[in-house]
Amino acid sequence: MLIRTPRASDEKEFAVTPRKLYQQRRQFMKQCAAGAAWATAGWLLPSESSASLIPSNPKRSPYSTTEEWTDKQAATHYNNFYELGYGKTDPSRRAHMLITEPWTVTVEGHCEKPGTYSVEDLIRSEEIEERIYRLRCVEAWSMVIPWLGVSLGSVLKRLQPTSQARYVAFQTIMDPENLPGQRRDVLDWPYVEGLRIDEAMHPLTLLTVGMYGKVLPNQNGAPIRIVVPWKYGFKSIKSIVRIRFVEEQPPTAWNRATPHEYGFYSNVNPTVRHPRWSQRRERRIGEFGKRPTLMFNGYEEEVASLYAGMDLSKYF
Ligand SMILES: Nc1nc2c(c(=O)[nH]1)N[C@H]1C(S)=C(S)[C@@H](COP(=O)(O)O)O[C@H]1N2
Ligand SMILES: [Mo]
Repeated sequence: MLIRTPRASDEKEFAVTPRKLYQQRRQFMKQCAAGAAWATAGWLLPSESSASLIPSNPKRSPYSTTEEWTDKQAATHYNNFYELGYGKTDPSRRAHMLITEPWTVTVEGHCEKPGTYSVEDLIRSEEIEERIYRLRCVEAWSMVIPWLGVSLGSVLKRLQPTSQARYVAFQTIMDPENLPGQRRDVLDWPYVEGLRIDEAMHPLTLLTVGMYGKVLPNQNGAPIRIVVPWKYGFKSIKSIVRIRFVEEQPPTAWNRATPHEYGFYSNVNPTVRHPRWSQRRERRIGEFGKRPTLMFNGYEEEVASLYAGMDLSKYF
């Protein structure tokens, strides 16, 4: 999805200041932690408490695919996370530039329980399960990843959306001081995404805090992201700081950037080609050759009814 190629000189400029800022913040956090631990035994840094959310023996989900997992090294070192850079290896190299502590998620709009929540407020450890999902990037590669999370719908229900909530809008952290990608206008930052309320409530839609048995690495969207397995990867927005219940279809980052290439729905559909390339086949990372892309990424039985009667070449 690269639109412009970053110049090498840009890259160098990015690397200097944020690193320093990060270290200062890091030092500050450590001092706070030391002080607090001294005062209150058992006090945890948010990142540690987030890690403690992860159950050692999570439930297995019936929604899991039985396909072989993608190698963990590949899944954590071949990423799209434009806030951390535009190359596939930038997010892992620059993972430290994403400051995840402290972290809050602001919930607003048409619901009975708006407010500012910590990750631990939103997700209960005992509800976390392992979901092995295929993730299909619009760039025609795919992976199979064991995620750890809870159905987004179960969390949204506790926030009690009203009847006016027809869509749910999500927003990623905005922190251009530390996130080098946000200092270039490749996308209209912050990254935003949206789902129709029935898509958000569908049991397959996962609010995710971990992968491969561990807390999410920063490059994969720590501390909290969604995974929508029947849609192209860019719908699975990372590092969420805001959830808003809205009445109108919300803007989405890639649709805003290139509307003729990326629609609101972005369901995986091998019969609708991207203007610049075919979506019929995909390369599973770690495999040679290509395999056919399946309608709704293979989740047709579960989700096709959400789109009954819709022309999917129009609502792509
Ligand atoms: N905030 C944000 N979320 C994002 C992206 C991004 O650039 N920024 N990239 C998307 C794309 S294009 C893909 S394919 C997936 C990749 O997720 P993964 O790195 O965990 O495999 O994240 C999606 N979520
Ligand atoms: Mo993607």
